[in-house]
Amino acid sequence: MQLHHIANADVASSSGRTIAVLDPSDGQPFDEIQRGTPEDIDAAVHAARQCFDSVWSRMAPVERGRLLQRLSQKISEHAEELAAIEQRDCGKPTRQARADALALARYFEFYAGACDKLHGETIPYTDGFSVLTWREPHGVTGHIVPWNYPMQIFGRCVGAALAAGNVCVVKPAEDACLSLLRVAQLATEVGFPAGALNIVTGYGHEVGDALARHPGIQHISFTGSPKIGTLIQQAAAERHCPVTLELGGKSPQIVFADADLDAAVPAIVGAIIQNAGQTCSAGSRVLIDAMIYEPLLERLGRAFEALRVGPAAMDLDLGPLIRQSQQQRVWDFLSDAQVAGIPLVAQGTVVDEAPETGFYQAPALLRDVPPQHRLAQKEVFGPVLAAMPFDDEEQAVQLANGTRYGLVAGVWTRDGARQLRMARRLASGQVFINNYGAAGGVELPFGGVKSSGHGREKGFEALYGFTTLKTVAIRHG
Ligand code: TXE
Repeated sequence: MQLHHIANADVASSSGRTIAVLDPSDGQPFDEIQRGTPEDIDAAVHAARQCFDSVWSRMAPVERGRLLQRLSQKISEHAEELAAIEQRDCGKPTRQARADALALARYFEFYAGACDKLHGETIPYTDGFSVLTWREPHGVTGHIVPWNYPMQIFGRCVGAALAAGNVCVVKPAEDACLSLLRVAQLATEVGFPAGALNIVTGYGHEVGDALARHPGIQHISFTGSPKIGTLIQQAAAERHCPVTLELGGKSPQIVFADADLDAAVPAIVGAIIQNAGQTCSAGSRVLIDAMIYEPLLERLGRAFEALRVGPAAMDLDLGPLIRQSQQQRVWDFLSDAQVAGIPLVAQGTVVDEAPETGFYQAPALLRDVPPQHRLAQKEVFGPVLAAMPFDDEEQAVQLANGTRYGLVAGVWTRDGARQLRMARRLASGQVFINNYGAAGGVELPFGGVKSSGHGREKGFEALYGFTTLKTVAIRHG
């Protein structure tokens, strides 16, 4: 049974209750986590504040950096163990789980090196004054993490928050806590002071809500659905607490007739099947130049038909979805599409070894999806790709920008001028040209516009969000 991690100790919830942990590959329970309470959150915030006041805020940045570096090293040494935990907890195929563990180590490596490089400025001002700015941590930061990439999302927000001098209280998703609880133990082993990193598990409406409302939290970072993001922002607004929100997308891949299709096809498929489509930046729409619509659909269809889905340990192209309700959500989208007469081009295969109790979904490619249909507008969060044609660049931009989201866009063209025109006109936090995702580099700032959220995580930019700027003006005598 798993316990909370508060002040470097394993702690049971005050509720005395637990939540079963299911393996998505067979739908069976194999562990339990604590069903946390607002009192547990309170204890974690208190421990964090004590750590901040007595140890963390007095530690030299270079020392903080060394601690983060030690944690990065430790995570690398335990990468296989963490990957195995994640595989069972989230249903991730082996290679994807391993990549997540290595990305987590890389986040801590990157932010370890940033600790002593975050500085303010001096500002030329009127005679008789010296003006300078300091970048100060918020204090205790709250992190509400979803289940699709627990390690990566923890790495990008907690790594940056700690590097900027904050201490953290983390609420992982109830479906996926195990790897983060293990990482917290590793942090204790490498010498993190008690209270610098705390993890409280439980349901969102119980502990997540309590964290978002807690007066001892000075910044909240949230990755999840727009619906809950709105609640978090409202709760934070009550006490004017800054918030970073990452709320997913309906990201387009835009393919012009002059594109290198040998490069585009695997990238388009990869961007919708990674983590079984449960990815905020999934490329879930493909907008195709009418001149190559049929031949490209044919190639994509062949690629989809070759995809295989099965238990995470089989390490196929796709594992199961996280839980039954996500499976139901994908089914609902597909049956709506069928009712609307949207043609299915191709589907992958769920292998015979997949237990019927697991949460499997074959990847599906649909064509001629009307731009206003919910399949073209809403986040499915499953392996479903919606294809539609466009006649010219103008129409491609209108379609690409025509949803409430704006997280990522991919553009495939050899025309340099068009590359830059498109990059400018796309309402999106990230534009990838002739690639999709830039191999996930931790150095690249990441975040959305419109309902995809606000604030940036990843890269050096994230550090600014986890600090506040103090201006100091000195008048000389
Ligand atoms: O998300 P929730 P769910 C999208 C995706 C998916 C849909 C629903 O489209 O199909 O959201 O997924 C915590 N106060 N994304 O229901 O509920 C919850 O415990 C505070 C996109 O899993 O938003 C978990 O830790 N916290 C996405 C986290 O919020 C609350 C990743 C996310 O859960 C809360 C996940 C509350 N009242 C889902 N209620 C992305 N951007 O990558 C829940 N939570």
